[in-house]
Amino acid sequence: MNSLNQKVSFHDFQPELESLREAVFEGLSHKQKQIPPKFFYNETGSALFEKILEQPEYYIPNKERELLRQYSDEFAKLIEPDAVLIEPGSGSCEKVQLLLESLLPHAYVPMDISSDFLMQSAYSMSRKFPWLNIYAVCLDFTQEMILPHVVPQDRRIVFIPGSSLGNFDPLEIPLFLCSIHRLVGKGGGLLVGIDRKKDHSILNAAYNDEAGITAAFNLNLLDRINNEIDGTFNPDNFEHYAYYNDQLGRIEMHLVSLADQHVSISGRSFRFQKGETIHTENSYKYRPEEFVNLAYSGGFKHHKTWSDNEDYFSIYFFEAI
Ligand code: AVJ
Repeated sequence: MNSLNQKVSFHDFQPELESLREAVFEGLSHKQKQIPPKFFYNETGSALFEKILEQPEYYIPNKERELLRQYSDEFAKLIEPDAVLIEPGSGSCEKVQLLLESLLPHAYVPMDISSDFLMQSAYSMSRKFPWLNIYAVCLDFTQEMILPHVVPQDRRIVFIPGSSLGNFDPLEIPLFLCSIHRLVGKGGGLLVGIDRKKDHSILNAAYNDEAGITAAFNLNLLDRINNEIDGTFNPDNFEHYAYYNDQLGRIEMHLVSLADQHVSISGRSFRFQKGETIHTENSYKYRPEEFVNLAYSGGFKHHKTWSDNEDYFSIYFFEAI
């Protein structure tokens, strides 16, 4: 709990440092080495991600902002005032600001894995929206989501903008939506922004920006391992690689080893062959009917879809059944 004003409080369920070590040891023991994308988001990683959002090739923020502005009154009719608005992976809380004046929720619950970033964002939100009750929760939303008992008992709406759900394997989506279902209860709502399948050159460019910010974001993972769990990665010996895998309907991000090399992490040695990769992220793209079907398997009934005029991006509203 903190003291800036009575309307903002912090609740820390942050995962222990150990989980980075465990995930890295586990992930690097696979034939195709891998590290889950949630580990991108330390303080530097979160700041780099904010810069990705400003890159001209990364169309998602502009498309989504356009939709949120254009349809906020429609969302408000479906959501009604005095809801508890919950945002898993809230980051800078930028998108939700476009909705608050129309939705007029009773409380806002930003959830993020990066505690420093979460605190900064929650303070900044309480300055901008002094009337809003804010319960900031530091947690890993890929694990079970917990709400502090002090959160009011109004209708719960989960807001997941920015295609964050694109990181999940489609097979895991129904399971994740079930955990959202438990969080909001029957009659609760889900407002979610999801990126769409489209021309490959547009997708590839979005994850290979000219300024190299996405590359820096990907490579920061190696720095993080060096700093936090005593790794000996030389980031110059790895290269960012991102491409659209059409068969699987996803962007894949990898770190490619540029040489045969050994790296030690917390005293354990790992071998990398030249050209071998660490798979660091998937970003799935969906046709509206594909996503609506997945949501239904997770216990959510579709209400409406809104899309931009180029059909790059869609926002969906679902109700928990
Ligand atoms: C946060 C998962 C939506 O996949 O577009 C952006 C993350 N990675 N550029 C996405 C990301 C590289 C982003 N999501």
